[in-house]
Amino acid sequence: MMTATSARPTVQQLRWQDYELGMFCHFGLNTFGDKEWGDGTDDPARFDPQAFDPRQWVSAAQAAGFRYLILTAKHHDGFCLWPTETTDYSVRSSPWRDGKGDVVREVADACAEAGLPFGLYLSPWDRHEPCYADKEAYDDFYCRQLTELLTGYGPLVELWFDGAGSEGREYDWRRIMDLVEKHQPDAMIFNMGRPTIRWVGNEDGVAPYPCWNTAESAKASLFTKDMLTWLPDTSAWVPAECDVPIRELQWFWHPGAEERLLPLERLLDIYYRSVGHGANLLLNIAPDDRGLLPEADVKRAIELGNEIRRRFDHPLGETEGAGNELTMEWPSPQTFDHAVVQERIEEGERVRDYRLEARVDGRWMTIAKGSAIGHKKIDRFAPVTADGLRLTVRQADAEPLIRRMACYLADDART
Ligand code: FUL
Repeated sequence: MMTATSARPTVQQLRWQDYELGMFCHFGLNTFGDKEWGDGTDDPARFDPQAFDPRQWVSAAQAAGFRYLILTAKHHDGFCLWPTETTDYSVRSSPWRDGKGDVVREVADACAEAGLPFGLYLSPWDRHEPCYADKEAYDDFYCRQLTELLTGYGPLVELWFDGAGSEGREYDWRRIMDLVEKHQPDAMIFNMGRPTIRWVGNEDGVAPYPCWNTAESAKASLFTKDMLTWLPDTSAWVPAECDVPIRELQWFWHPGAEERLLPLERLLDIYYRSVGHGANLLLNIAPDDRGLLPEADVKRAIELGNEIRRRFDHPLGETEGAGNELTMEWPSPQTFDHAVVQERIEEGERVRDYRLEARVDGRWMTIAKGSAIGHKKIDRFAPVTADGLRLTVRQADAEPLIRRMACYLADDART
């Protein structure tokens, strides 16, 4: 196994880490039953999203700045959003499009049309399927479902394997991984088997700091303290993804629950503590029973995107370079309150300890300190008026390679 020091991302991981923001869409029978976890007995006849329009989802996602979209093809209740051959517990048994519809197809097509990378969630835990009780039979069943998805709807950017409900259950991860690698070799694999990305360990959308790109294990679910055992040939480079619903604790849409929408300030805090700590943020916006993303949720997501752009689209200066010291200077003092630093992670994550200083009236003052930089570190500090900004790396595994150092005046007071 690669050590933390020698670990490098694949080109697919690099691309994925640059996406930074993804949109999760939980949609299914639960949407029609005011439920988070259907028990697998809900009647498929309830699934009837009359105004279903995945182009609306995609255009909202892009307007808000999300760079990939992940759909729950099957949640724990076992209801399949595509016309699978494996069970009749699917859209085939619903009145929607007279049982001839395929949600996964239409969302995949809408994403492809707009150039938005598309991924799928397929719950291992299945509360409907009778063969779930028989480990081997269910492994076969699950592999057949996964094969349909991997071969029918690609290219897929990510496969989301959820540990919830599967605490203590062993699936044939080797076989499952082989399928993904065979049919969708470029897809990220979330948290299970031989993952290429890991769960951050909570559903608050926040990463701890430091959140290194290397790890040897991750938590399996919210409902156990157990750490996962990954296959022995798992790469050491497994960046974290932070998932959180835009409505407090609700992954699926529920009627009359708009008051649960997270305020913009909370979403920004989540952004700083996920993307700002070098992880990806996967924000869930659930389509409603019309098959549309609710207007209020879309509005909030776009507010978030706009605020991110307002804060980070106009650097006062930016530079790059190699070595333990990187300095940026201005002929006249600038006022700034944010700095963004990124490593050239294709060469690994090298920085272990750094300091940012600003030159105020000829004297260098420390404005931020940290350990990990990795893909991205955002530092916020009280506004400082300085004619220089300096990054000093105090400890590194090898020569620091800085892809970008930029600073901004992003404080609300500016507008
Ligand atoms: C959890 C599930 O139990 C939730 O329903 C949701 O799908 C979330 C993303 O993962 O583990």
